[in-house]
Amino acid sequence: VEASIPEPQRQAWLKHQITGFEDKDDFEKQVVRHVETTLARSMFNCDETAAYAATSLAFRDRLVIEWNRTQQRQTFADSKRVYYLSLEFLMGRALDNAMLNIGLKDVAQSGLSDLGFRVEDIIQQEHDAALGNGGLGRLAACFLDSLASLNYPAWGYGLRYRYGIFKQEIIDGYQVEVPDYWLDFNPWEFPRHDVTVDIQFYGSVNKTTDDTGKITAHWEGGDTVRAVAYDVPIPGFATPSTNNLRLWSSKAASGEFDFQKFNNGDYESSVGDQQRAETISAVLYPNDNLDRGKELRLKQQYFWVAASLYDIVRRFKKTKRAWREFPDQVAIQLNDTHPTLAIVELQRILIDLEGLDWDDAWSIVQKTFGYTNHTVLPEALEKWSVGLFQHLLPRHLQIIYDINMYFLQFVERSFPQDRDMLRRVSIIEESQPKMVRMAYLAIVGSHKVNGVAELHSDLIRTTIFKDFVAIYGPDKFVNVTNGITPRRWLHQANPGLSDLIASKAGGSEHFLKDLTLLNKIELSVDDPAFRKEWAAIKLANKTRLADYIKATTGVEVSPKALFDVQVKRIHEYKRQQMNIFGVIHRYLTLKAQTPAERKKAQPRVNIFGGKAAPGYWMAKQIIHLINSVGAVVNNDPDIGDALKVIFLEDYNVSKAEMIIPASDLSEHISTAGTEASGTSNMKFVLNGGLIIGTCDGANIEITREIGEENIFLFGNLAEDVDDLRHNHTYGGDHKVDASLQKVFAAIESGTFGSAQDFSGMITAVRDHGDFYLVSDDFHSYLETQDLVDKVYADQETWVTKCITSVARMGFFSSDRCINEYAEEIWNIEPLKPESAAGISKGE
Ligand code: GL4
Repeated sequence: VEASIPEPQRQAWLKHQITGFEDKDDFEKQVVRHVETTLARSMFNCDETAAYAATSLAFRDRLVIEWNRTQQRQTFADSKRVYYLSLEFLMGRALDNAMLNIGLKDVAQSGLSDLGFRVEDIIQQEHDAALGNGGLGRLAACFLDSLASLNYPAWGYGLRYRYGIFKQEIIDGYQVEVPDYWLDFNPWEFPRHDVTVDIQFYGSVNKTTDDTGKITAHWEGGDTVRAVAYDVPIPGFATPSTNNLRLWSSKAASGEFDFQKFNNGDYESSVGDQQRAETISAVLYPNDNLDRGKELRLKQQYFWVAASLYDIVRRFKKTKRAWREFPDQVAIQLNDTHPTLAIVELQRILIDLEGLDWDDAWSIVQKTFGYTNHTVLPEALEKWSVGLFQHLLPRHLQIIYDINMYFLQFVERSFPQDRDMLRRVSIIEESQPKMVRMAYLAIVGSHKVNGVAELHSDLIRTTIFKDFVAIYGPDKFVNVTNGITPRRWLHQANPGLSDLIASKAGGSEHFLKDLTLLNKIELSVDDPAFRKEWAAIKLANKTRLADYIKATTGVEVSPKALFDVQVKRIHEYKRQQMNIFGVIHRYLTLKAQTPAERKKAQPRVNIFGGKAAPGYWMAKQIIHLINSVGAVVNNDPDIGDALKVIFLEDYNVSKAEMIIPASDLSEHISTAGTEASGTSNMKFVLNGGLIIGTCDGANIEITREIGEENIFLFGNLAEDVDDLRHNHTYGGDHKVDASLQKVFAAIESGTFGSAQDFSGMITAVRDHGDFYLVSDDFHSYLETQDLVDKVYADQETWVTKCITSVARMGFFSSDRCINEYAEEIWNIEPLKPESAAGISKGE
């Protein structure tokens, strides 16, 4: 490409090579230029929104230059790329992250101050990019940060939802959903109106036979919707590498509207086509760990997967390589089963459009894909009805049937004696109606399947995917324990602690790239000056949160109290109900005490946050109870500072960045065997808080790393859950713990408002089998909370536990996690830029 440009023109281009700002003066000049020319404003009407816009554009200019270079470097090097397909990327804010990853936040800070602004206020102007529900979407965002920081040639592919996860308001104690229109002004995306793909739906399949007898399928007719690419640059930390996240937006393929209809006077329906097409990428489905099987969701999945594969294949074809080399150039990771259709689509491209034989094509497909499972909850495992498939994607259904036929033939040869095996593992479930089991399709079409924490990977091997381990052997099923990016979750969220750690762990550019260097701070655990600073940072973070609580809820809380935090999606398996029952127990205990006794109690602030899926009735009831308990407890003069109960509205990534560093204790208390990993548990410990938790997900590995003396574990083990559940249903009377019965009695007597409002939560435990084992774990939960109070009373011991834990958290960096994927699943190598470190500093 380079050689094809004539020398004089090349020289002209090179003479005018642009660079981003390098110093404060340069930065201010760029900000002023963007205020005046891009935004058409001036110093007289530059408010914080405009200052945010101009600052972002100044950083974007820098980013884009490196982004172009990175893409060129990857193309010229012709290296293998990984494509991360995810329906969710929960990115949060971009400006602060760009400043820190580029390494010029200090420059921006003093530049903005010269111009009359505070960088903290400017950062707050940005709307979160909330294109995800919870852990699964945030994991994808952490992975993008690590992929860029480690210089891997990688692209993310997702959907550009016009509406991200809804905004949560709490009105009269109830959750109310408000649309999240976040695209008003988004300087971080580049529309690529020239990068489009037309995507087909519906229609029918015709088969033709050529002279040689070869049969080819043709998918014809139906609707067409156009995918338009929007690119988001992803900056690496302390490296010029800047990767791409490509998000697809849908619009009508026929242009603005149907002129024929318009001319016939049918204006409404001509615009209707446009609107129908745009509906596909309009809104993120707001469910976490739940599959609802809606047609529009399947349309989203195919739209996104087909556009992404077209793009990937187009890029591969430019290299003029033979098809069998495809898996040497391309690795595709399926983030859960949502993109499983990519397997079918690639097979379709290869056999129907490129003319490969089935077997050759299938071997390419299997070598290309890897599948990550994120949950064992049956209600979250995707299934689509055969009828819906037939209607929407008739050719894909045929291919799925063929994939299944060859697979079952293979199984039958290996297990001729086990007739039931075929029924159990079939991709098609022979139910009424018949269903396509997406997880099984993902397994059959991938070369590696991974779980996201050790316990979870063991569980999928021994329970939901047991038969597939027998069929393929154990090597296909691996574990890659999740991780988090320390750039956002320490350096950005908790600059005070990050700097203190950096002073002992070789500077931030080093320990944030090699998190195992955290272990250096263990040498300072007894250093009084270090401990004092440590405690002061935590107190400052708690004070900031206390101010925020006062400003948003009106409730005054003492930063000296123990801050006990549970922030995550509201779900029965995560057991916020057990937490609030525990809070009620504490309240009843305090009420029964004399004022003198109450004075001795450990003051606590119990902080909750999280969204309920709009259709999840029980989760909404839990939110209502938490708020109702807060209304009573926070206004009870007997109680005062001894107990406060706070529900923080609209929990999201940017709020997490403020809440997590302010926590003393966080709750990760899912029923054993239900939380695949959890990643906020890692964030809380990394920020110097301790955990109260069950033996579930990554809690187990956190315990192994930090030592069991540094975590408050309680409750039944995963291996006992089945028996306990069985006993609840068939073992005669299911005994509810006495203290829990008192809690129920208080609720039922109307202490927290109409008892009726909360009856579902009580009967689920008392009368309907207590599926999540709240009553089984309640007693040990309370005992363990009492132990927490005792340990917290001895602040010296507490701080030692916190420092020691942070020192031992190096394993949980998403860099470690991404390196494992790269080596064990993707087989890709980093592509280092000439100078990998400190572009910003001009080193
Ligand atoms: C989840 C799991 O529930 C969560 O434990 C895990 O940390 C996360 C990322 O692997 O994936 N699965 C689904 S579904 N939503 C999640 O957040």
